[in-house]
Amino acid sequence: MHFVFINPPREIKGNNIWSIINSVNPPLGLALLAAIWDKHGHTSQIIDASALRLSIPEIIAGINPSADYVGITATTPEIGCATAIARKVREKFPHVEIIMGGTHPTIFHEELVRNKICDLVVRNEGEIPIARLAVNAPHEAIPNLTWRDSSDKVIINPDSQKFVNLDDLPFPAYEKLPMPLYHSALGAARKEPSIGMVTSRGCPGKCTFCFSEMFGSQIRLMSPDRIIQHIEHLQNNFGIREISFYDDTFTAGRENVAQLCRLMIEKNIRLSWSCFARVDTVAPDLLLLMKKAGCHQIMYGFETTDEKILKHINKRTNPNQFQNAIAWTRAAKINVRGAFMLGNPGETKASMEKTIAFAKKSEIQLAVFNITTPYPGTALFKEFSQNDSLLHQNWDLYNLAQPVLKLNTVSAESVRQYYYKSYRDFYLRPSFILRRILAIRTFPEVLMYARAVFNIMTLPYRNISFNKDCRKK
Ligand code: B12
Repeated sequence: MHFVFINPPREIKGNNIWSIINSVNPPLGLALLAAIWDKHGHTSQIIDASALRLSIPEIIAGINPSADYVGITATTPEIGCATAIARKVREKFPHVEIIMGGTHPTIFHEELVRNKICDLVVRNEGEIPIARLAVNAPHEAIPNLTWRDSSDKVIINPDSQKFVNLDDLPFPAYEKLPMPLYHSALGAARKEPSIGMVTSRGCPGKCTFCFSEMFGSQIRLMSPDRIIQHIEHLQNNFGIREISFYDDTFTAGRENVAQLCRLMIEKNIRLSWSCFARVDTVAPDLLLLMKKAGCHQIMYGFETTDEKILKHINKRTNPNQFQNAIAWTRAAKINVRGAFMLGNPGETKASMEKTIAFAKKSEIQLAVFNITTPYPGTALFKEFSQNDSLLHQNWDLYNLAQPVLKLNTVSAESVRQYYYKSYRDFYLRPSFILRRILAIRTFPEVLMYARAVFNIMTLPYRNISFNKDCRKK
């Protein structure tokens, strides 16, 4: 049986900093599922329409006509495009079973199947259901599956009783992906080629804005030995020199990370890397070890310096911990990328000013400011949809750059203005510009930096189109 996996084109609409940050990441979920499918003696292909910047006709033209299944992944802002692709697949290949998975279909599984956008939705983790499908198990015997029976009744199968052990998974089918097109976010990688990798599922944090339930409430870690094998696979077969670890909280298992670093040093794994962390999961000795093992940048989710807001979003951290984490990280000679949110419940102009001031005065080398976006499945979405306080449910615009929450403490327009201001204030201050100019070593760096400055200056005034609008083609 032939399975075609599709990663929809990533459209970035509006005046959105993500079109400047511009990382291109492999669809790791799809690549894992393709590897599992093939292990059962079948064939598969992955169309990464995001990396390849394909339009819908180009995607359809790329589908092997003998396909039995077409699987489409989608986050919330991708669902419009994913739905448009599904419609065209249905038109062109009526015999094919269309399956959706990923965060958005996990929440809206019933609606997607009932409205016949797709035939099946695999909720949450996909490996066990795909392995069951590969051995031709009847639909009723596949966990996490939502489907229609012969009388068009929507059936919601129970959740799987177990989660996968990350060490038991094959490597994602990188050989089916356009590997040279992947690279880390602007400013995240010191070496190229770079790529993103995920070594855990789940997060110790329970922030109200994050859909952390996707992979269950317990955090699962890949073992240090398996991570090393994975790194070596990427280095030896694809020449990878830098990895951005995209785990929600890479440092969640402190001892695991320490052991990984010790192994990297012992085995002389020459890798440059960065990761995401929570400020309450790092310590000076761990950071020194991480530096020794090649880590050069950590992104901390500070979000805000307002303690009331931190409490409301259940971040369970405080500005004291921010200061400690920054000081320890800098002492270990690791750069800090700060992630901040604007427009949380309780936000005021004064609190946004404070957040921006904190970013400027702290020893943070890069900062990302996002507008709080209540993704379906999160506590924040529940709270605001119940109170009828969502400005809209246009999923295309759930992209961290458009206000969605109706707040009684600040207007949506002010939040938008502070979003632009945050980038201007942080990146266009003379001290930052001077430091960057002094750090420039090559001509391409000059061009890259000049482009970034130009884009930040013009961010409020123009729509920067990152990809083709797939529904218009
Ligand atoms: C790395 C990452 C990115 C990368 C690249 C994403 C990519 N190419 O896959 C970057 C930085 C570009 C990114 C961007 C965004 N991201 Co992101 N990202 C992640 C992160 C940290 C890891 C994703 C990952 O690789 N997971 C590991 C793989 C194995 O899991 P997976 O992809 O979910 O796939 C599994 C299942 O979902 C399922 N499955 C998925 N698809 C399919 C399809 C089929 C057919 C089947 C059967 C099963 C199936 O099976 C897979 C194996 O178990 C997740 C958080 C997380 N921990 O997962 C957030 C996350 C997915 N991102 C999120 C968001 C919001 C975004 C953005 C919208 C933010 C923005 N800037 O606007 C963008 C948009 C992404 C896009 N492509 O348009 C949210 C999604 C919430 C939502 N409701 O949509 C998440 C969950 C973060 C969070 N906790 O809130 N992201």
